[in-house]
Amino acid sequence: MTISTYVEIASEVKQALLHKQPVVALESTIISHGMPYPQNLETAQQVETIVRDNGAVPATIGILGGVLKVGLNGDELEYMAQSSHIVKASRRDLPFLIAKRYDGATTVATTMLIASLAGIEIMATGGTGGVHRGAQNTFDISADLMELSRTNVAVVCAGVKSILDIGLTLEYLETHGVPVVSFGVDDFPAFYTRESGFLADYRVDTVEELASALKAKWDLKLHGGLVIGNPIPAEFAMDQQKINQAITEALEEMEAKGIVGKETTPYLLSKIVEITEGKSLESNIQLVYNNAKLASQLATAYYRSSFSPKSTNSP
Ligand code: PSU
Ligand code: MN
Repeated sequence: MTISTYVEIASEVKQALLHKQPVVALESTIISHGMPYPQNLETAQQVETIVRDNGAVPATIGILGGVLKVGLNGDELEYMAQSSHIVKASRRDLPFLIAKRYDGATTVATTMLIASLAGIEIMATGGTGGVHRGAQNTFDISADLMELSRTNVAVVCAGVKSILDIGLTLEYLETHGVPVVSFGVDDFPAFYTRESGFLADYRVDTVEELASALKAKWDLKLHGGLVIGNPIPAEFAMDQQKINQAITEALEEMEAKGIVGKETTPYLLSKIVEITEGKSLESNIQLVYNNAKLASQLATAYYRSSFSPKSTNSP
């Protein structure tokens, strides 16, 4: 078996990897299940532009006809944004999407997985999944967290939404040895807001420091990813009380409707957009842009430090 039996890497991405140039992986569930059309398509396109403007090559990951694609072209992005036949694909879905030749959008978990098969170490997203509120009873814990414990990809996100239990999410990551750091702030950010009331393990203020932590982690074979919390820019942050009210309302409605499992995150996101009259969508888009920028700067610093003539990549 070679990876190319299952994974198809776009030629621009392949060239960049071959020449040790920085590449940033991007997820596709945010496109197909996380935002409405056409804002989802505009965001996906703009994110790629931002990655390029910051010196890296974008690789949006998705599954088309059972092929694990690393780098979607314009038509494929458009298809991801419009089609209603795209499965939200987490780790357990992959074998059957391949066998049945289905289309799938990758979550943080599967984006990490496929990125690492392709040799990409850094990805950007909006927010990762986490431990859901009430998980003591429902056991609803995102597969993103388990993936972070075993796959070597750093995930730049705007923290964890308070539709989740932020405290339990951080506990879970600690148990599994996943570092959680924040960029330029002390708090681990809460997606729509810069503060969550929970401190990150470390505050990091430069991408060089982040890059050297990544390198040390993987040089020492401390397998697994890292969570890099990048707070939403202040001008796009939401009022804490208003967003929490919207989240509470959305959670109540979800419970009344009996929505469970992997439908919960997409349902809550769209309900919150409705309640906030689109304001949460604007914040969501802006924080994704901000993450794409930081991930690209980090990738640039990481590749510079890992592949400069003075350093060796193996112990
Ligand atoms: N958070 C968002 N937007 C999203 C998601 C999370 O603000 O689109 C998506 C991501 O793809 C994430 C996934 O990996 O939801 C987590 O889903 P679940 O909780 O079902 O594991
Ligand atoms: Mn779940």
